Amino acid sequence: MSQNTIPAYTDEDIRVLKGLTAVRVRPGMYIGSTGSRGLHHLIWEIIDNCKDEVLAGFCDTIKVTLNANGSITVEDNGRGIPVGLNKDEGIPTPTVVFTVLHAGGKFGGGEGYKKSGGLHGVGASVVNALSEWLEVEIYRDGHTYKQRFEYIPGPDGDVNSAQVGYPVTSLENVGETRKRGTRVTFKPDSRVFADTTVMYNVLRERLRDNAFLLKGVTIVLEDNRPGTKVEETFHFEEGIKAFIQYLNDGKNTLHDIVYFEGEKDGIDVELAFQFNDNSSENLLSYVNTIPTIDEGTHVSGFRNAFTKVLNDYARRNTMLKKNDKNLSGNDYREGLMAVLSIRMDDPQFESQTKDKLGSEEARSAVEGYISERMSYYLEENPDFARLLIERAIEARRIKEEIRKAAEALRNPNKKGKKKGKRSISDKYTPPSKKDPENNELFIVEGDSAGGSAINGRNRNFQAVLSLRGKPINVEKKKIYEIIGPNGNEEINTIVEVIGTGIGDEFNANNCTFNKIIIMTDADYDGAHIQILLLTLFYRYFPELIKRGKVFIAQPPLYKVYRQLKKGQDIVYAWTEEEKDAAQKEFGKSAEIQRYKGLGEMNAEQLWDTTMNPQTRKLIQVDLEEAAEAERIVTILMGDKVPPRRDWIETNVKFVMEEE
Ligand code: TTJ
Repeated sequence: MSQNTIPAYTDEDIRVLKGLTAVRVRPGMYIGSTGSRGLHHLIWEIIDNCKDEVLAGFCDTIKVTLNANGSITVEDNGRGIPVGLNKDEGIPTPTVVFTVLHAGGKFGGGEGYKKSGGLHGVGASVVNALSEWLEVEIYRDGHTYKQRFEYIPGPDGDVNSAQVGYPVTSLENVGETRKRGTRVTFKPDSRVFADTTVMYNVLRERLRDNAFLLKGVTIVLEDNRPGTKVEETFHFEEGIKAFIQYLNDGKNTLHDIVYFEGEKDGIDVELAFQFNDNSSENLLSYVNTIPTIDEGTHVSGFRNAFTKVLNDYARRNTMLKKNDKNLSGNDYREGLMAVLSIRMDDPQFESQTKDKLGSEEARSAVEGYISERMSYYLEENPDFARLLIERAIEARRIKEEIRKAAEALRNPNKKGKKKGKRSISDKYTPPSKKDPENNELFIVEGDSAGGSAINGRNRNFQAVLSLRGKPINVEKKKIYEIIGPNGNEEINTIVEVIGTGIGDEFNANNCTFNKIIIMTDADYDGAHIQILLLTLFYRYFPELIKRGKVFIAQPPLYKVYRQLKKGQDIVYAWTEEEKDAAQKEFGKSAEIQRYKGLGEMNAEQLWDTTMNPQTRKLIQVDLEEAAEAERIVTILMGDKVPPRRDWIETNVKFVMEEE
């Protein structure tokens, strides 16, 4: 074929554009939504093509640029989309790629990509259909080829009469190049997306994760939009090993990162892990760089291997005695931070959303490979093996104690000192209606604040539990010192009123509250109590935090007011700025009260500022924050006062009492 005569689109081929009109009519069907998620989906869709070229072994650099005019450029240094005619359609392959639905992945005929990351699979044509315009440049065999597509509105402005993703130029040979690769620039159409602002941080996180998973590949992100000039490069020679280092950053790690990489039965397996001193398990899993949020066969293969190899080792080395039961997988995995990334041909997913891998061959390959590598590794690193097994034995012992304590709590008559039916503490005031979907529990510091909270609350749905002094530090206690007949009364009451049970019996679905709100003074002791309670929830009820049920109330710091002939003008302030603004507004007659504690507010004020859902400000606790609280509890409980003060001052979200 001579250079400049690649055939243009002919009238006959217009029929294929009907498909793009369908996309334009119902974008949600193809990209999920026309909100921010859908907008970013367009970018992932294009990048998936580059990742496929990386996985095929022909590309080591991907660059994403946010341009000043609102368009986005994605470029790779792969082989370039083939420029010849497509067999089925009789038009150039790039034209097919951008105008025919589901043409992705099979460029250039043949088998297309095997280990494909093309998760969304809707293809580049969907991106074209939802763009104002799109340009592709292909650098291949010394030439640059170029084609442009546009949305051309119809005379009546109706989508059905518009030309969607129309090839306004043929694929043209526009000159020579020494480059290799594919470059696509597109402008998301503001007629489709209410907000076409791409979020730098969203892109950044995703691209960085991809760079961890695509070891050695360079991913560049550049933002050239007005007012910004940022360029970042992500490149990790150590791949998911660097990922683990990043994930465990700031945590107390217990050993060097363990890293296995290899192939079994045609499946590439890559695993990196490292334990930290938290109790939760964190495992990120991927298939062909697609995150498998709901895990699947590869993950169960890993877990089976991990548990079995460690139990075998423990038996051989008499850390488990003849009559001991095997340790469970959960016992072994407390504090595990792991990334499992596999690559395979034609992965099968169980769910529609492709979040769970179903391929059976992945289970056996991962299980076989990890068993082999892990057994060797344990033999070569006996201290490491001992560490993991001892931790698991301890984890099992603690769980057993929790079970006994929970049992004792349920049957207080069997043993323990208290006789008769225990009544829920007199410090607890329930709401008048049973309504787990709406009810709120306020855990309040101090009896006087508790009194205001009880009187100020909306009794229909708000409950109050007042704490006397400081709750105990659950980190330091044995479980039977925390719950059960010999446990801590306050904490027993919390467990009792939230209704979930604890330990093995814990069931988040039984929670009798929609919100659990920690309400403390804005001072040092308040911060301390907050952290202790967060630690309790993190350690024993993490699922409640995950479900977004745990909150911190924010009482105001100031009351700014002026005396009127009758009553007062009042403005509550949560920040210095708000206080200054109110003071300015009231002028000379302004008076300021600095709240030192909840107890200084009467019932009505407490309701108005801190308990009324319409006006209050709550902080929703996330797992990371709670984990941080757990980590820091050690410092707080220590004898060294300065680090304790420092930490609270920088981390607890309210102003400290001056001392
Ligand atoms: C397919 O198999 C034969 C050789 O070329 C392969 C290919 O198409 N490679 C390819 C496509 N690399 N990069 C792309 C690509 C890049 C972007 C930015 C957008 C799209 C739709 C494809």
